[in-house]
Amino acid sequence: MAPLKAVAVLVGTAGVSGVVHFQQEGEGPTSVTGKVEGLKPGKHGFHVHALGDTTNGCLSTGPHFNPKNLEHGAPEDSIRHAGDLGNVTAGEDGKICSLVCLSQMLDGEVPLIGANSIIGRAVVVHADPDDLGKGGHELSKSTGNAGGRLACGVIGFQAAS
Ligand SMILES: [Cu+2]
Ligand SMILES: [Zn+2]
Repeated sequence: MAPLKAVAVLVGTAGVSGVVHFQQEGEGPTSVTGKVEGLKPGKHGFHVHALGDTTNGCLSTGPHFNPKNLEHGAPEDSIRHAGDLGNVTAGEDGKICSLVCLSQMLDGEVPLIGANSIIGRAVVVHADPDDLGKGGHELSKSTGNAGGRLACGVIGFQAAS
């Protein structure tokens, strides 16, 4: 069977935009690649949020996708939200804006099929670094204290090539 493919086109305020691609072979982990433009250099929280609702911008995409009802964590943690993809890092190129090219990440918690599928949910990129649950802030265990939602896009199926 050909790999399943999905895509999210990120739209935001303040000039942040991007495209995130997902690909899954069979029951294997999902590869996540893409690029985000217009971020300040440094780390930015990067998550799948529960809802594919952008009627009120990224605010209406709900909390982190969390079908197992666990605390927020890092992608490599066993205790994490399914939607916890950690951070993307914007390069130091340019004073005003930067380009993030997501190097491929592989993640077993964001399948494109099955009960915990991320199709119809949203990718969100944040203003601040995700502390991966370890920052000691009151929001660390729920959001990673990643700050505002700069850009988001609904994840939908894409034609297999
Ligand atoms: Cu988020
Ligand atoms: Zn989370």
